Amino acid sequence: MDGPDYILSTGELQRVVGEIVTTTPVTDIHTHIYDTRFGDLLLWGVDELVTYHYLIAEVMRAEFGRTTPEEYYAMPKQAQADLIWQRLFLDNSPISEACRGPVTVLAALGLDIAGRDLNTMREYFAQRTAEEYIDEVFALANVKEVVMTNDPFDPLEAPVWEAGGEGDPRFKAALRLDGLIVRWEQTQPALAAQGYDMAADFSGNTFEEIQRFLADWKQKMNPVYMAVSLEESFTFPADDSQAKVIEGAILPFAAREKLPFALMIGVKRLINPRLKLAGDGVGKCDIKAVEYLCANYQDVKFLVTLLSKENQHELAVAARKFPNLMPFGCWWFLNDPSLIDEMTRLRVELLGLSFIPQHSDARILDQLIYKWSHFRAILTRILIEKYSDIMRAGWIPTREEMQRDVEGLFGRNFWEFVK
Ligand code: RAT
Ligand code: ZN
Repeated sequence: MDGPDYILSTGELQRVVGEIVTTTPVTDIHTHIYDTRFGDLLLWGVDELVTYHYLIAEVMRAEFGRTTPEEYYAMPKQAQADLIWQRLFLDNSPISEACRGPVTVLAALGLDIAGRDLNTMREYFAQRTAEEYIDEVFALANVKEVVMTNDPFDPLEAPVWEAGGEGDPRFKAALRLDGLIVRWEQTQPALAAQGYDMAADFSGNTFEEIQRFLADWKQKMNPVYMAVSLEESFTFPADDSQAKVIEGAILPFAAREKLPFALMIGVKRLINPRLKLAGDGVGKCDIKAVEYLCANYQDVKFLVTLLSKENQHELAVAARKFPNLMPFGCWWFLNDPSLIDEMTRLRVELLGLSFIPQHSDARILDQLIYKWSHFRAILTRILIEKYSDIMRAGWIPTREEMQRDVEGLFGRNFWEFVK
């Protein structure tokens, strides 16, 4: 019988960690991609990739004094992509993280990036169907399954759920509740019109009826968690409608149904409304809201990601105190190599292997390729360093132990937490 496979040299450690991190499939716990049932909601291909909203913000800097946001958004998609390609990839080297993304993707697909020609690349995508491209991207990214963002208030998405039917099992649902929590004033009359007995001031049966709405959508979507994105000013408890919806309906429902609640906190919505989806900013939130929720609702499981760099240390410390708190991902403006490196080290040092280090937030299918390959390179470096440290202290890890550790980070931690 073979004994444990101890890692004996630095060279072997580097090789084995690299191999394990590259070959272990990932569960991507937060994305904005969809299976093919959702038709055009699934974005893919080079024009989408190049017009990602992270790149719109960058091209608007380059075009300052030339194209206005209104003019940009009025252009057809291909013309938008051509402009971004020209300004951000041809007039300057594409070294920002958002620019580096498409470079990684196009190179991984074997396209001629040296030729610098978008039209040639367009031909590659024109020959594919969404179905086959999903398989290709999942294989290249080594992603096993993804969690979508599913909005019951989206007029394009809701009918697909209403129609029922089997989806692609690799795409799991997450019930996104910004409509209910953040936009209660607009949503309440709409739900009342659908037959939910709700009052704007939360009187009568409102909280029971919100829970009936949640139960209906849980039934339709079979979500793995509920989620909301909140402003940096979020406080809890509070005398405002979002805290009331959370307290009166979401938390009791989450506890009863054992359905985790994901809090994504720290956005400043539309600080430049002219940029639309690209116009949000970031602010430091008050960790006291998270601490209060975790302490007072210990039967609710909270998946938490915070948008500001300044919140990361206190989030990791809070997670040491509350096992019902699972930090996840390097979200949005934090999904940049230097910040991922810093945050992941901080989390490993404070939490060991008991967190979810990354999610892709992919809005365009192809992005799975770069978001995961860029992250894997950073994680490999960090793990090599951390294993080296314990090896120097006298603890020799085995290959099996390291495989187990990476599987935890890439999927098991999530599935055990939400089960
Ligand atoms: O990262 C993003 O693309 C953001 O625009 C948001 O979608 C954010 O991730 C969210 O889920 O609210
Ligand atoms: Zn997102």
